[in-house]
Parts: sequence; C-alpha cells; structure tokens
Amino acid sequence: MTNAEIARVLERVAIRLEIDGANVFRVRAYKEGARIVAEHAEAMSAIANEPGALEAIKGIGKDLAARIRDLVATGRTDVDDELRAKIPDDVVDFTQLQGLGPKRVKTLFEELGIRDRAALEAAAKEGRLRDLKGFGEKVEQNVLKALATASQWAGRMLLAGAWPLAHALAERVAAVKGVEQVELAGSFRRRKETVGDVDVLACGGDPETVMEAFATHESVAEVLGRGDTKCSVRLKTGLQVDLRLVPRESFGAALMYFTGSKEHNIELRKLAIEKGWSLNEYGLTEGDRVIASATEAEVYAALGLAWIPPELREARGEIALAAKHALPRLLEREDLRADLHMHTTRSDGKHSIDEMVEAAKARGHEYVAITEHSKALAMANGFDAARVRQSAKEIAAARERHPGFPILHGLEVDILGDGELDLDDETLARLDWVIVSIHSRFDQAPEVATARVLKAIENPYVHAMGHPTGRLIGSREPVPFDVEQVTAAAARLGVAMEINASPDRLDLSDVHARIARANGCKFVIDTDAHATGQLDQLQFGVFQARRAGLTREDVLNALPYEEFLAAIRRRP
Ligand code: DGT
Ligand code: CA
Ligand code: CA
Ligand code: ZN
Repeated sequence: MTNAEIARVLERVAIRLEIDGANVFRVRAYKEGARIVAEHAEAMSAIANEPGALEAIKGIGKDLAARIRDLVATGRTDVDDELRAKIPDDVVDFTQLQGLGPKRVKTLFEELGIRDRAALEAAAKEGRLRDLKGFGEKVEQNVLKALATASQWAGRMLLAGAWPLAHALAERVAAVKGVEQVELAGSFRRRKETVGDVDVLACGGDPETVMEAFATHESVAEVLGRGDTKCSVRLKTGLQVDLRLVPRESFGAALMYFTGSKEHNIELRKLAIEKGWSLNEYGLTEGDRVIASATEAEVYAALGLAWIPPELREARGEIALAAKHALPRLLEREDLRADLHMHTTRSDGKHSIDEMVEAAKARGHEYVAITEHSKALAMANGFDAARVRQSAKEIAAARERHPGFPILHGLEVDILGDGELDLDDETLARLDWVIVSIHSRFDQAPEVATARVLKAIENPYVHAMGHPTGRLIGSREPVPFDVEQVTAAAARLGVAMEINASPDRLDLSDVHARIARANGCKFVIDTDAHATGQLDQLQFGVFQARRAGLTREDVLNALPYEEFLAAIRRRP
C-alpha cells in the first residue's frame, strides 16, 4: 500500500470511531496519523520492517505503528475490519456532505437506522430529519441539496487524487522494454478539476508484457477487461484506468482523439470534412492517403491550426483562435513568483511562519503573504484588532530572520452575511495584503449574495477576493452571486480574483475565471496552504488558470515583488 492508501484507511477509521462514539483522543490520534502518513516523505512500506522506525515519526504512537505495519503487510487491519462490519461505507461518506458532520451522522445512524444514501434521501424527503436533536428544517433542506450536488459528481475523482495514481501507472508502463511513448490523455491531460476515468496511451513494446505490467500494478484492485490493444482496471481507490496500445505511426492522431474533449474532436472532424478529408484516431486521411498522423502538431498543422494546449480543448473558441494563430500564451507554474494565501499555527495552520517561509523559498518563491483568519472564524483562532497589532510585530521579527525575502503581513478577512467586513478599516489599514473571503451564509438568494459581495469589495482596503464563490467540488455549490456583475466591479475597483489552488476548491472555476478575465480582472493564484506540503498544490491552480485561458500578464503574483506592489489596489 502507498502512503496515500494507508492514510485513507486511517482517515476512515477515525470517522467511523467518531460515529461510533469513541474517545476524542483516539479519534484525533487516527486523524493526525492519517495526515502524517500522507505527508511523510518516505514510503511506510519501505520503513515498516525497521524496528522502531514508525514509532520514531512524530505523532505516530505504538498503536498506530502496529496498524500501519498490518496495512503494509496484509492491506488490512483488525480495527478497520471491525468498524466496517458495524458502519457501512455510505454512512462514512455522509460525513462529507455539507451540513453533516460525524455527530449528525451518528444520530442518523443510531436513531433512524439509516445505512445508505437512498434511505437518507427518503428520510429527508419525508421530513423525518427535522425533528432529530441538532437538526431542524434548514439542515434537512441542506442534506437534500448536498445529496443532489454529490450525485452530480458521483463516480468522479479530483484531479489531484488521480494525479499520483495515474503517474505511477504510466511510469510502470514506460519502464517496459521497447515502450517508446506513454501519455496520460483524456480529461486528465486537459487538467479538468475532476476525472471520470484515466486514459493512458502507449506505443511500442510487446503487447502481452505491457498489459501484464499494467494489470499487475500494486494499486490495481480488479482487471475489468484485457485484450491485445486495451486493458481496463479498477484501482483500490475506485478509479478506473484504461490503457490503449496504439501504432507508433499514428500515436499523434490517437493522442488527439483520446485527449478530447469530445466536443473539440467533433469540431476538428467538421473542419477535416470541409476539406474533403476524414479524421479519426488513426490519422487525418484523404481516401487511402495518410495526410498526418505521427504527432499532434502535424495533424493540427495539416488542418491549418496552431497546436492547441490540451487545457483549452473544450470547444470554447480555441479552434478559431488556433486558425488565426492567436492562441494565448498560457500561464506556467514557473511564471509564479509568490504564494499570497497561507495559514500558520497562529490561526488554523499546522506549521509556523518560519516553516512556511522556508518551504515557500524551497519551492522557488520570491515573496509570500501570511494570511491568517479573522475573528468570525473563532474555531480557527481568527484574529481580532488587537491580535493584528501583535501579528505586525511577529511578522516584523520574521522579516529580520529572512532578510531579502519579502513577507507581506496579510489577513484573510471574513465577509459577514451583510457584506460588512469582520475587521474595522483602521485595522485593515495596518495590513500589507487584505484578502476577503466568504466562510458562512452560503445559502443566500442570488440578489442578496451579489449585494453582499459588491459591498465587501467596495471597501478600499481590500486587495483580493479569496476562493470567491466558496464552492467545494462535490459537496458545496458556489454562492450564487452574479459573477458578471461582481467581476466587472472587481476589475473597476482593482480587486484581484483568486484562483484558489486547493484541489477541492479550484475557485474561481475555469468558466468563472474566463468571465472575470473578459471583464478585465487581475488574478492571484494561491494555495491557501494550512501546512507546508500543501504549497505544492499551486500547480493545480495553474492548471485551472490555463483552462481559463490566463496568461502571465493576467496574474499579479507572476510579477517581481516591486512591480507587484505597484500593481495592487491603491489605497485612500
Ligand atoms: P472523463 O473521463 O469523463 O473525465 O472525460 P474524458 O474526456 O476523459 O472522456 P472519456 O474517458 O470518455 O474519453 C476520452 C476521450 O476519448 C474523450 O475526451 C474524447 C474521446 N472520445 C470518447 N468517446 C468519443 C466519441 O464518441 N466521439 C469522439 N469524437 N471522441 C470520443
Ligand atoms: Ca477519461
Ligand atoms: Ca476512458
Ligand atoms: Zn484561507
């Protein structure tokens, strides 16, 4: 088992323990253990047999170490087996639904005996949730909404979740003797925020050996089908992966076809037909004559088009731009010089200012902003005015320890329900970098939400809007404010829109960011990291930016520090 797989088991044990009413310390130990394993650099499987090696990791005690050894050795552990026999998978998944934490799920499970999604939906529709202790009519409605949202995403996985699995399988195939090319195609290559399945293409090598290497990878749970040119597997995480072996002379055409999107392919095929040709996964042809097939660039060129980056292949006008050779030069990870949204132990982060700064430097950043929460998020130790004054001293001290590396004193200030900000202007004026975010009242009517956000960004001390719509992929719909109106106002006011790189946020979405760009907004792409490892997630924000057609010029944290300071919103 990989660290991610072990972490997932521990995480689900923690949730089941909580539903089961176990001691809070035990629950916390498993939760912490899951996080530590997920973020640990060495593979658990590599060190499990070294006496004392697991126990030596901070946060892993004797009990957890034994569980991890079980998982490494057999893929199972008895505490998990026992809890699974008691509490079904669906019930664990309920805790991911907006408005249902382990406490409420425990009530549903114990009082109503709800064991699966259908039963939950039925109970909510029949009005049987509202009278439960700690529920009410609002929670009941939210459960119905959350179920609808979740079913829309059912069967899909976050790109970031599929990322290590897909790469591991591709590497395994690439290592087979004779294999010449391997590419991850489909929505994965288009860097869509979620993927239905992963499509791997390869050429070269002995088909039997290639398929065998793929089908026997340790992450595979089940082989769904296997032939000479195609093999489909389901991984232990539930993700389906298809491998196709294609002829080397038509690898480019196959890569284009299986990268999609389907809508993009259809437009391309129309273009080919207009020229009296045909286009499929084997090539661009005129009768028996092959016009182009070996590389994507050749096929696009033969159609009179510039090569189109996969992130743009969604039939959103990219073909017309490619015909005029006017595609945007999309942003790249290397263009970013800073991360301007991160938390430390001072609010709800896991690492200190120094640890975050060092980690940011190690990732090549030239400056950062430290942005704790404001007081409305009491559970996250949000800052009040006095705490901001003290924070200024802490940041000044940190600057002394990191000469030549600018640290902006920032804050992520809550937008209250009525559009007021959580802190007064005098306090905001002390900060170098003010992000405003919505962390409450996600269920307002569109007009109310629009007025709320407009009021918030009118405040002259605001520099950027953090995870603007508040959506959580698979569990929470965006706050329904009018994106056209808000982004037009933001552009006029000089308030940047964030593309939050956290894999389950990716907020603004590609579609919303396109609207914002068309309205003239500037952007920041930030991780919102709550731990050093999460600073690596910046790439997922870059992918989303590319899908929105953003260039370096659109993004404030692509600027060198001095230019960044000159470009952010002017204050009174
Ligand atoms: P997914 O897996 O739902 O996240 O999305 P995709 O885009 O990866 O879709 P998938 O896996 O069904 O197929 C991979 C690519 O193969 C797709 O992007 C385009 C191509 N493709 C599949 N079916 C068709 C089709 O019926 N017509 C055309 N033109 N292309 C197709
Ligand atoms: Ca796919
Ligand atoms: Ca597929
Ligand atoms: Zn944040």
